[in-house]
Amino acid sequence: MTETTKPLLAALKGGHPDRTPIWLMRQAGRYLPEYRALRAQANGFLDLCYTPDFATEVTLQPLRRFDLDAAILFSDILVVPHGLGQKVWFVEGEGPKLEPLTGTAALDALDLAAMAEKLKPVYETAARVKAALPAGKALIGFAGAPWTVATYMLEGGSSRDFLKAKRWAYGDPDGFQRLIDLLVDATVQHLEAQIAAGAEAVQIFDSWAGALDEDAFERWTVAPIRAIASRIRANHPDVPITGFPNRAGTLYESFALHAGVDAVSIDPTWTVEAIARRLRPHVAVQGNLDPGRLVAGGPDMIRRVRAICDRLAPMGGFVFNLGHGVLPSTNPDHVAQVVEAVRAADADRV
Ligand code: 1CP
Repeated sequence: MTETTKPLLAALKGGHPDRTPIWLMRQAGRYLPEYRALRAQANGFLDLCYTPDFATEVTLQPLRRFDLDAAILFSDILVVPHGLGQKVWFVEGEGPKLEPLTGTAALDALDLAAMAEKLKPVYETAARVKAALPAGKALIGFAGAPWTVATYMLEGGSSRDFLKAKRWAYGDPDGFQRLIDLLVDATVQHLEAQIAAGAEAVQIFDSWAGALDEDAFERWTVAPIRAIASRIRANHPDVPITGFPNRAGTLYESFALHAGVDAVSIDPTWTVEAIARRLRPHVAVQGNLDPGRLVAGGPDMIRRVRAICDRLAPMGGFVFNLGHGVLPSTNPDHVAQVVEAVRAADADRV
């Protein structure tokens, strides 16, 4: 099978592959017992990300169990601030922690040149995964979007209201722009290194895009992602670029029109009809099963999968996915059932 016929890549470029591609955000992780076993061997989460033996294995684990169309490099969006020199650590069960960035002196200490060297094991993992991938499966590289990564850098971890980030972004936009510009450069460098190592598509996760108002969304979500996408496209025109402006509501339309991406990953709040009419005319679409459906399972989960596939797959330019990441309490059997339901929807259409 040639590169161009991989179903994921064809669909992300708007084509009609011979089967509906499916992968799941956070498809590697704590819901898999084999992940938990390797996680226990590693010296913390970052060690897992930076040890190619571990990270390669964890990336491939979901593809051994399920007939998925892509592997997503096992890493995290916070390797970028870590690579830039910020202190980052993960507390089990609590998520990421960072020594919060305060003031412009801290900004000046971040070192883009050092990042390439520090993140070498991540690129080594991408190369190993690519070499081990079965025919027809694609390797996805990824990064966090500048706004989302900036929130972690400023808040020091997860946040409810993002007020440290918003005070700066809304109160001193030109100062905040310096951080965003640095993150645009870092993100381009990080994604291009993944592509050089073998990533065939890239996804930019703007998990907290939905916290911004329309003016801020244009400046801090759309514009930086457009800058990243145009720089990557100039060097790698064949690599599809997916953006995920999570929970951005009506602002999704502006994103689809103006962010310069090939595809948009869609959160669960969108109806299939609105996706078909308002987004699919502009970009390829990916989504959007509620990860809670995957936890609960049962006939209603299968009905939702069918509703999504039956409306969107015939349009082409469609990738089945969740609307957000797989949750740790998910039963792996439900993942197998969802894959089967996507295949059954294809079979019923021909
Ligand atoms: O084992 C553990 O305890 C760590 C759990 C874990 C895992 C498995 C974290 C900590 N990150 C990851 C891997 C990861 N993160 C991947 C791997 C590939 C895959 O999909 O299988 C990806 C793509 C990410 C991306 C990521 N990390 C995002 C964007 C997507 C999203 O979920 O919105 C975000 C926001 C993060 C930050 C992060 N890292 C880890 C956690 C628990 C979080 C979220 C914390 C929060 O909600 O603020």
